Amino acid sequence: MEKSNTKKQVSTNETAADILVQKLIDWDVKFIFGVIGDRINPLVESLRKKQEKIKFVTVRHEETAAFMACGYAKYTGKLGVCVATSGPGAIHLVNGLYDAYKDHAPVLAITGAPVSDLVGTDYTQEVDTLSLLQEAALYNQMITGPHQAKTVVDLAIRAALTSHGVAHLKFAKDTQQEELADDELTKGSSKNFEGSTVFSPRIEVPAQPELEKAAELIHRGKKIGILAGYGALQAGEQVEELAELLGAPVAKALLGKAVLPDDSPYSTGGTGHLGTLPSKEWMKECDTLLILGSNMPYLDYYPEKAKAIQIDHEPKRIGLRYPLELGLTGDVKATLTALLPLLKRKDDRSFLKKHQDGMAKWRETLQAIEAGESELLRPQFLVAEVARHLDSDAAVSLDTGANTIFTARHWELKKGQAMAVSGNLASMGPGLPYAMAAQLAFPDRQCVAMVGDGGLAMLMADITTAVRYRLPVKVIVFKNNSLSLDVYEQMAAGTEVYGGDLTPIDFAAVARACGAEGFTCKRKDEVSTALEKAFASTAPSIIEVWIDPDQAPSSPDHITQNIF
Ligand SMILES: Cc1ncc(C[n+]2csc(CCOP(=O)(O)OP(=O)(O)O)c2C)c(N)n1
Ligand SMILES: [Mg+2]
Repeated sequence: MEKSNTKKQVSTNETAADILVQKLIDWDVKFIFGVIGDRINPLVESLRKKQEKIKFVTVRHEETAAFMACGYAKYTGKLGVCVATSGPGAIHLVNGLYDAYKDHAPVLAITGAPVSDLVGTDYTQEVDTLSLLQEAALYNQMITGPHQAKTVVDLAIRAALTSHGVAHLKFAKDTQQEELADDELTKGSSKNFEGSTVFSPRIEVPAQPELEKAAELIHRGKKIGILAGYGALQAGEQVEELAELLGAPVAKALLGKAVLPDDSPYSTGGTGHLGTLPSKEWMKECDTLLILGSNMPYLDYYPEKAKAIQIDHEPKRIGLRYPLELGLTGDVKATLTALLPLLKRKDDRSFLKKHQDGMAKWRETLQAIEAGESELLRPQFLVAEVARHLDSDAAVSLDTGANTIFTARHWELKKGQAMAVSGNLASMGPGLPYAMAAQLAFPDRQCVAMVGDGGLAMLMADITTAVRYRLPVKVIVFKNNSLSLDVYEQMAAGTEVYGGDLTPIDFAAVARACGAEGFTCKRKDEVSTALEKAFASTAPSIIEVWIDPDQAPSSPDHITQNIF
């Protein structure tokens, strides 16, 4: 522990750390996720003093803190906030912050630093965190004193909210303790300057001539399809209305799974490698493609040749994945609301009908796979069984692995249910942190994590966080003792299988050792009983399910060719 400076650590006067904490409260931040450390002690003291207004959720690994902040933002659209000490703490945050950066979730990260006169001296735990977060953070500044804190905290938060990304504030220990009364205004101005917490989100609508051009192109289309992503999440109603008017099937990118429920007559489910065959087929056939708030990365699943119109609130994503006839920069919901009155209903419903029939067959195929017999139970059966036990407003958090593909495909999301996943970063590990963040945001809803045994093990110690804060999350583990997605990839690439087997963990025993409930299911009939018990309990639990390792996470074509 370093000798910080001569100032007393506990002060009755307002410090820069107090100012930051008060700003968070003024911005209606309810939770801050993190791990304590010497370099943020004064800040932690300020949080302690305001614990009635803002809850410091202490976790076991800073990566969990960043994933929780990111998950909170993904589920609520509100700012997620995390805090870590300098050096190692800040470095542990980075993966979760990249997740927020790549999936456009508003997150503020605060990291400590050694006292200012030691900066640049290779001091213990000193890391250049501004450079570390240079790519991920769209706002990346050092707090230099109480007066400046009054402005930069607002700017950081506003930047994260408006630009849907990460803001980072580096906060040296002595600056945290600096008192406002001692912070003389120096050059620049003789007046105090203070930021403001007023905020209204930017809701852009394209100009009328652009909307008219879009309507004209759409009218020329005969086989129109819609690809909806994360940016269309708030526009479900408008997307459905658009699909109805145009007789258009809607394929959903993974992050946009909740745009339309999977039982909507217009939905053809997911797309890409983890999607459905009907989505793949109509994409090949359509003559007009409407891309709504999506950045779907599977290039092979886009049409060969279609006239495409894209709507995205971020101009730099326009034309990113597919060549366009027209790109409209605007909020998807507001833009569709303005566009819909310009469109006429298409009488020809044959394109939609064809792919609705395809979906009926696809569902039968999936059900046959779920019902099929194997020595160990099938992961597809597990997902269908979990889905059957979900409330109509359940929040389901996904991890990354073969388990993601099974869950994305076999969970028929209902209207009112929510989902979070590490989409663009596709990181292992966020399932449990996202579920805990969801449970804090929605105390009365079922919050479930669907995770692989590899992904869960990465941040598993944080099941104690669920125990500590009485978060009744249910963690469903696809147990195959394997990093199976990558093993399947090695097999598909024709290389030797290497490095993917896992030493088995008794997750149910781990849960119990941490104060949670644990269940183990090896047979089909055990799953329902375990789920019922777990959902009826107010305790967090881990339900480990031994799954058939021979069920490959196949592509849509492969599934239909090898049903049984
Ligand atoms: C942090 C991180 N490390 C490595 C990977 C590469 N990777 C993607 S999926 C996967 C296997 C996941 O294993 P598990 O969690 O057991 O899920 P399963 O595929 O068996 O369902 C790996 C290693 C990744 N995406 N993220
Ligand atoms: Mg696994």
